[in-house]
Amino acid sequence: MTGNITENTFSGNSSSKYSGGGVYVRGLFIGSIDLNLFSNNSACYGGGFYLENFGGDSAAVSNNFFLYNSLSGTLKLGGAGFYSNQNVAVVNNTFYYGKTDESCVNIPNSGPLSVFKNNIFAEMHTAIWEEGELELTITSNNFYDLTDILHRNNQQMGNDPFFIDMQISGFSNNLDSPPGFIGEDVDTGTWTQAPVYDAANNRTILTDSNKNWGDDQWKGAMVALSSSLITREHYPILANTATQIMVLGNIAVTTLGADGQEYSIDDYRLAGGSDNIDACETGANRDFEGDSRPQGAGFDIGADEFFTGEMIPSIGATEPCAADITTTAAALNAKVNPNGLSRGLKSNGTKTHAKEFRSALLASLATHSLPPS
Ligand SMILES: [Ca+2]
Ligand SMILES: [Ca+2]
Repeated sequence: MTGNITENTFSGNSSSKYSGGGVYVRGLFIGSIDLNLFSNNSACYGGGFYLENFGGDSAAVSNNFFLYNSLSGTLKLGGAGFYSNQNVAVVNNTFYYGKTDESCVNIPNSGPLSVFKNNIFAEMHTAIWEEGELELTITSNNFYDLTDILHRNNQQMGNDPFFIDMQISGFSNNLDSPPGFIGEDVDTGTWTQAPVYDAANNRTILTDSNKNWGDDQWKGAMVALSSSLITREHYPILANTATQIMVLGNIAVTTLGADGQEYSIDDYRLAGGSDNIDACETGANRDFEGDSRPQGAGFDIGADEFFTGEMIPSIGATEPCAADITTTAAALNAKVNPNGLSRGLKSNGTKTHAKEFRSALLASLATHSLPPS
């Protein structure tokens, strides 16, 4: 199938027996998974999403946040963030926090041409689980506070990128640095009334009358709604007033955000001084909040580009194409638009030279444009 999965919130979904907690794509997927948040989802394989089809070669995964996803089965190789049976180009995503012994991404033998570039993987056991003796292109990523960067062909490879660089072709130029996020718990509190759903605009308003925030102070950050705060479940903050926070979708139908429940505000954007800033020569041409890349002296690692206010002509990124077909963004109710446009990549992967294929995937990211907000 051809389409794009764009600008959705997948939070708190689970499949205890099957695959794809947030999304399960059954057919060959040609398109991009871009600008989404996957938080606190779980499944046996692919907590965030699962691409089922073998032999595909044209999925781009970019500018997404994968936070606090997990596996619901006993197998820990399943990919708490995602599992893909087809080749994927994974560029400029932020993967943060995984449970003990779990892998964040799982790539089986059917995805030998997958690419990982400019991603943050932090605070988890295993970043990438390769089921076979793969030599994926893994470059310019930041792997921080992990037990294993790779679990490859039944071998744990440890957490030293320089050591792995010497052993495996395709693995190069990766960092091991604190991610330098703005932070978790940048504010915390307790809701003072029940959430109110605004059906006309598909927004939920959460209120803490004890606050005196600046208008839109938290725009771009996320609110973690959880009855326990042991597992954080995130929703992007669209806007805020002195005492109210607005999120997309209907949270009022859940038990989240109830009167008296605690919350935190977490911000996984980069703070000034982060080693992820300006660490790459190429990358996606927009970040998750619409900032053009690069800002400053280079492309940043992760889903966020640190905003400097500078508008420098793209280095290594091509012109954005016309507005893409988009999906309707809907929290807890994401849809893939069946009328989405192909990225124009070759789909006969077996005949495509690996280098050409990788170039095509990266070019597709560079030409991706933001949907209208
Ligand atoms: Ca930059
Ligand atoms: Ca930014």
